[in-house]
Amino acid sequence: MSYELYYWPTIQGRGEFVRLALEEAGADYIDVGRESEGIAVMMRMMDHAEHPPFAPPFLKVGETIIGQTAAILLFIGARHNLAPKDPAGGLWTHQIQLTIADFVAEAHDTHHPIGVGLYYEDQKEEALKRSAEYRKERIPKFLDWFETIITRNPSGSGHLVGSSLTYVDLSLFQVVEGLLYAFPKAAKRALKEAPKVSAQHDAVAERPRIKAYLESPRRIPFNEEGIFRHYPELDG
Ligand SMILES: N[C@@H](CCC(=O)N[C@@H](CS)C(=O)NCC(=O)O)C(=O)O
Repeated sequence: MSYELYYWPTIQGRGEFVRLALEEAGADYIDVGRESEGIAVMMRMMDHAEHPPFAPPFLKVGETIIGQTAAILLFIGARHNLAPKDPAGGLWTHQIQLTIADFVAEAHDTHHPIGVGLYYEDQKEEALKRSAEYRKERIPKFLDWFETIITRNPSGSGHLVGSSLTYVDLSLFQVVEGLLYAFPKAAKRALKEAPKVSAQHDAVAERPRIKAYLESPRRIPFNEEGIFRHYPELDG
C-alpha cells in the first residue's frame, strides 16, 4: 500500500508529524508537494475532493483523503502497529496527540499572535509578549503533563503509552526538537525539569529508521517559514 502525503514542500510544519510516523512504519509514501508540480496537484485536490481537507497536511490512501494531523496519525497508528489495539488505549493516545496539536498551535502563535496572514514584522511587539508567556508558563506546563504521563505509565517503558513506541512518542520527539530549535534557552531550562521527556526524545532519535531519516535529505531543516522559528528576541 503506497501513501500520498500532501504538504508544503519547504517546511517541516505539521507534515513532519506524519512523515515521522510513515518513516518509523517503513511505509511506502510519496511526499507529493515536493514533486514537480506537486503544489498544483495539492491545490487541485483541495479544490475538487468530495471531502476537501481544510488545510495540509492530508494523506491519500486509495480513494480516501484524510485531513487533520491527529486524524491522519490515528489512521496510521492503527494500520502500522503504532498505537494500542484496545479502544480505550487508542482514545488515550488520540487525546495525547490532540493536546500536542494544541501545544504546536501555541508555538505558532508566539510569532503570529495577531494574524496568520500578517507578517511577523507587523506583530513583533505582541510576539514578544506572547513568547514570554509561552516560555514562562506554557512550555513548563505542557512538558510537566508529558512527564507525568510517562511517569504514570504502568509499564515503566519510558514511552507515553504502553510498553512500546506509539505515534505520540514520535510527535513528542518532534515538539521537543522544535522547541530546542526555536527557544534553545527556554527549552533546555524546561527540559531539565522534565528528565523523562528528555530521555524519551533521545531514545526516539536513536531508533534506526528515525536516525536514518533525520540524516537523509528527506528531513527538511528547520527554518523561519515553519511553525518552530528561531527568532533570538523571542527566546530567553
Ligand atoms: N488542525 C490542522 C491545522 C492544519 C494547518 O493549520 N495547516 C497549515 C500548515 S501547518 C496550513 O496550511 N494552513 C492554511 C490555513 O489555515 O489557511 C492540523 O493539525 O492538521
